[in-house]
Amino acid sequence: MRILVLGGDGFCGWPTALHLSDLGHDVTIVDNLSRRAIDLELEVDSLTPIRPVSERIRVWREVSGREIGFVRLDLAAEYDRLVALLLEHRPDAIVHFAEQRAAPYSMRSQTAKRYTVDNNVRATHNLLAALAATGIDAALVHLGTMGVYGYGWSGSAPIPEGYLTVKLDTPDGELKREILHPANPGSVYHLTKTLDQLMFAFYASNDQLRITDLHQGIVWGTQTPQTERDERLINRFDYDGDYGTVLNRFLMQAAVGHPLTVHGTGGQTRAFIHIRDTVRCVQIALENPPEPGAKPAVFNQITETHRVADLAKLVSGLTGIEIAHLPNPRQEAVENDLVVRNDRFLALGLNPTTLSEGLLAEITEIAERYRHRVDPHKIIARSVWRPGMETSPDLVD
Ligand code: NAD
Ligand code: USQ
Repeated sequence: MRILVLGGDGFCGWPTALHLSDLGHDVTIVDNLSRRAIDLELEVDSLTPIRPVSERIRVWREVSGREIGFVRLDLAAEYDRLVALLLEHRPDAIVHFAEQRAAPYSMRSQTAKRYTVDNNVRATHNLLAALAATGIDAALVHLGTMGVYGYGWSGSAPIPEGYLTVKLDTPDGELKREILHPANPGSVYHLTKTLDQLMFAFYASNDQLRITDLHQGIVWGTQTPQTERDERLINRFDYDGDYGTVLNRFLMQAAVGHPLTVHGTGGQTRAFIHIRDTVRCVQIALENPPEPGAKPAVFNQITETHRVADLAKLVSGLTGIEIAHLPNPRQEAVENDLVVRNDRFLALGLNPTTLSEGLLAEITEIAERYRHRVDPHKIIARSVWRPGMETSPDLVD
């Protein structure tokens, strides 16, 4: 297939581009490199030494013999160039990762909130409008988030894959309807993903676009078999208070001897997936697109759920690092239940990587190897959800 990977220079996009290229697909990365610019703005760098995109692509050619294309383009701002790109490449499939993806970053200032909405909503809508305008019948796979469902639902009813069947009482009796699961975003970033869902529903129905929305949990790990083939292909690893996700942050903190930064009691339960499974899930979704006219297919892209406090205990048990309970900078439930259906990927052959298999390797091969690159003053999360909320002082001198 000819595949465009939008956001293909990022944490999930780069290993996905390599995985799809390795399978023999003709891959072109489209990215405006905004994530690298945000690193400069935040004065922080990936824990792993990621190389410039042109070098990444050259090294991939050397080690695999395969070409990956690169187009620097802002999906949110360059609609005409996007249309021209689609007409030139005529992709069979498109994977859409190209959004601002950090909840804390999206809450750090009015500027960041507005940027996140403008960037994400426009990027997705430009893509949908361009596909409809050009008539290109590419299978579109979007990386959404588990966070569209929210984490405030009590009880043990499993979260279905996207849709709920509801029963309505009418004067003529009971009526059944299938609706998108109600959205309950916990940050401006998550809000943009709930807006994406409505745009997908509209364009699938109005323009017969074939769309799959992957409601992904928190990704952990760093490497895939392809990014391991040369150090210059290494994937990014975010550890800072805005972009670092919880488990990778704990692994980095253990490696540098920093107390594990549990927010509040750590009673929040979240869904997780290893980056190796992210790339396989995208492949499976590309191979199983919905029919034209069908509603967007939704897969819950998760393999395990864990409480944050339990993850901290696990990492502390493996490494002996102490746990710090810090004021929670986020507006979120003190604790929550989370039961998630993920039958669809399992039925299509996903064989998940579990925490028990991958954690120690991640600590020794990545976190300890690159610990000299950590800036300890970037570890504490400083973005607060509302003015006046408390955050912790640095735990290092
Ligand atoms: P990332 O920030 O590392 O990568 C996103 C890429 O998109 C970056 O390279 C960035 O430069 C590019 N980009 C952003 N806006 C763009 C625009 N307007 N035009 C062109 N390129 C643009 O993020 P990631 O961790 O790889 O996440 C990718 C997707 O997966 C996101 O949509 C995110 O919401 C979703 N997701 C990520 C996680 C996770 O834990 N990382 C979990 C669930 C879902
Ligand atoms: N947390 C801590 N300590 C930390 C960092 C986080 O206790 O040092 C807690 C947070 O308060 C939160 C939980 O861990 O309760 C998860 O935080 P996170 O930063 O790992 O994940 P989140 O903000 O939800 O965002 C990440 C990705 C996002 C993706 C989302 C999937 O950045 O792109 O959409 O995971 S999900 O959480 O399922 O919505």
